[in-house]
Amino acid sequence: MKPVIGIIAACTREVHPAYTTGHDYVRAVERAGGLALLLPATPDAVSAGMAQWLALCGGFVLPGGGDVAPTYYGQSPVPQLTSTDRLRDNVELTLCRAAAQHKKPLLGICRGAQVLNVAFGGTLWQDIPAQCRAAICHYQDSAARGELFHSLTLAPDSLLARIMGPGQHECNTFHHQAVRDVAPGFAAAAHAPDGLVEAVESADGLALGVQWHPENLAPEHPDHAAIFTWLVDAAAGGALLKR
Ligand SMILES: [Mn+2]
Repeated sequence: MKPVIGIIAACTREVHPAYTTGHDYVRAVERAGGLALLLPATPDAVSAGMAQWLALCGGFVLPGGGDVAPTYYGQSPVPQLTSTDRLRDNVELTLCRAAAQHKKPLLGICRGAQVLNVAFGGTLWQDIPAQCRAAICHYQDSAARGELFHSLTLAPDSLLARIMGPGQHECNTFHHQAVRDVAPGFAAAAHAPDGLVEAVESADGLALGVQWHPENLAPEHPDHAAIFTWLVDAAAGGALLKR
């Protein structure tokens, strides 16, 4: 049996709403040896569903998406805030805390990294261009999703450095928000050249949030594919990174 990795599927806001998640998240989990299971972010998920999700899944992916409602980290919205979805926020914030309680590994990607940080008491920059004057470009309109765009400095003793390997790394970038205050019990595991936090990880090594999109890079870049291998191995109950 393959380890089951639950991936949150959010509801689109179209005439015919659909629960969707990105193709590349699913394929990256499958390529790493996991069985991907889409979990729709419904109101029932918060109440009745969450316990069964935890029983069904060995680990979870929180994918990219819109902005977390700033009320969840004690702020009022800035004018540059874009699409928010309180139901999705609620489902994902609840899942973060439940997964931690049940010692299930969780990978937050882009919005997911922000959700993870907020779930445990951290805060966000609501809009990098408006709030961080010295910031580099964190939205690569000019480059394909699978293309590397800015460099990363990994914290030397971090879980992420053990996952991705020593030395220089680069990533893609599609975010206008970022982690501001790192949540208690978490540490910054990677920074961009402008000093913005690009990854957070929990002290127990079971929750990792990356601000970039490793699922788009995994096919061609083993250091990014390794992030999904970590998740699937941890979901299988294997000792973390016996290397
Ligand atoms: Mn970035």
